Amino acid sequence: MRPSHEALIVIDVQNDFCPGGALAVAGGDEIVPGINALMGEFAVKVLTQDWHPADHSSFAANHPGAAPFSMVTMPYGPQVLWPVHCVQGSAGAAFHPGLATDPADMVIRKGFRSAIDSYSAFFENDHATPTGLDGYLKTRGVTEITMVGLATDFCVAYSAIDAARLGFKVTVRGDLCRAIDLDGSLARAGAGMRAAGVSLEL
Ligand code: VGL
Ligand code: ZN
Repeated sequence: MRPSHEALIVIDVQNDFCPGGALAVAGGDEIVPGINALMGEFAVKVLTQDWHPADHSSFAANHPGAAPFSMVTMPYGPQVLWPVHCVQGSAGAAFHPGLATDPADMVIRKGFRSAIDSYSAFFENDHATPTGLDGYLKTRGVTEITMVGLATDFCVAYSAIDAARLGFKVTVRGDLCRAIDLDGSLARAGAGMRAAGVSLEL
């Protein structure tokens, strides 16, 4: 068992990001057994859940004429328009059925405001609105984070970079992540994580 200042954060292992889901990540389901095994090592275990209202502004369907995976400019910056995914209460938003959710101490939901997306588990995409996770971890005495989940190049990378900026020592287990890889996003995410001081273990 690792010491209590180390936390495992499992990002968005939900049906819509697994094969057959609305925003399927290739091999997204392959990481589930390894994540379950890793949870047994950590005293502090947090799961995140992408959790959007049906009228969410990140959905291409809510922008007449816009194609999924195209870009728009939101008041807070550039935003990819995604297929409808992880709608609150839908089967797609549920955790992968194989994920061991019972051992988790905390489930944090994000992306629940229609006007703003939230890739990161710490801040929404304006990089300013907090989710509360920083306070949760710090009040529990956590200083080191291991991060796994979906997708490497969006929610995992944004979360890892924010965690490093907030002063946590961060390791991303690349073998327990899978990527969307949209227009070079995986290479950019890897460079961004390294520049932020995140250790990338493959
Ligand atoms: C994610 C795109 C949209 C993710 C969430 O979990 O990486 N990506 N919403
Ligand atoms: Zn989303």
